[in-house]
Amino acid sequence: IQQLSSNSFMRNSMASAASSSPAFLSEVPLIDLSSPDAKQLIVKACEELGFFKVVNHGVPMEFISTLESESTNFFSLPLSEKQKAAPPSPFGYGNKQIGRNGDVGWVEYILLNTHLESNSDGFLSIFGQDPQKLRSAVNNYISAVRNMACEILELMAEGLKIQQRNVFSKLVMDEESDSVFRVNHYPPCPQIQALKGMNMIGFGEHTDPQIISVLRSNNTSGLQISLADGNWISVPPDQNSFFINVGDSLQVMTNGRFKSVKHRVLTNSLKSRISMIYFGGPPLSEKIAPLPSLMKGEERSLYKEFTWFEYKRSAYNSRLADNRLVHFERI
Ligand code: GA4
Repeated sequence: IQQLSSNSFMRNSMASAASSSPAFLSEVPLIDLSSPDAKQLIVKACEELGFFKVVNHGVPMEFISTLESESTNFFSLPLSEKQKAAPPSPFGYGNKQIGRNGDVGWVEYILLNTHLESNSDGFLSIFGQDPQKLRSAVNNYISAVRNMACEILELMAEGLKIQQRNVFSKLVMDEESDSVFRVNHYPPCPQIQALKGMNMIGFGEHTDPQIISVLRSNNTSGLQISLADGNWISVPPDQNSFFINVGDSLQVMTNGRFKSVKHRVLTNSLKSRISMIYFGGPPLSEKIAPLPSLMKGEERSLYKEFTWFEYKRSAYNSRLADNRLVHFERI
């Protein structure tokens, strides 16, 4: 990323520059996982926004800081070293190109399957001389974050008064769960200061296809979420907390009651942003459809039934900003 100038990037992708109206949402819903009213507040946040922040999450600080410093080390390697782990399809190092259909952003990243073995060739090539160190940092982090995600999914089921408490969590706990882990690095882009009122897109607007996403970042701003009225709001960074967002599959399972939140990242002009996101997905063969127990009275399913494999295939053929669920809506 250092070797391609930001000037040429901006010239070639001005269409992705966004005008900024960086209002900070006064309050991102805040959930204290140790509080007895967490489940009601989670349901409310998922219905209204599809997004909330979690404190008292139980993920050891040590796992967080080790992974952050190992990731920083990786991203500070020369581009030629990092490129040895490219392309990122399906897993590996990516630089500016997102997905396979022409999306670009001012970002470099690592994409991993959560089940990649530390001694697999893929992993060794990604992490150069000392892959074990980064891999064990990733493993520790993922298992703690997955447990937290499960706790949250169980609170959602309870809050929705679903009898089967693990109806969502069992999908991401399944051995076959198709979950993904991503570490993004958004280098600073000083040139954007010159562009009054414009911001560079780090990661373009999109919704996440999976069930639940758990994001953590360093203390650099950049993440924005879209409100129902179409306005973008900036999420104040908080390196000690996690941000949760509802994915498309959870929107479907709740028949639209929970909202899959549209979000994006704008580049910071001065500081690097590092974010790490766990995307909890179901097994490929899992059928995704509204839960019958959530349907009230005459309520109809808004979606056709599909397997996660079918949804994922369609998602990977889409552009980032596309509405991927329209193809699965009932007319
Ligand atoms: C968005 C959420 C996750 O980061 C991701 C992304 C994936 C990719 O980067 O390869 C996608 C994107 C994400 C949705 C549409 C397709 C696929 C890029 C893209 C243009 C890993 C995921 O699962 O879907």
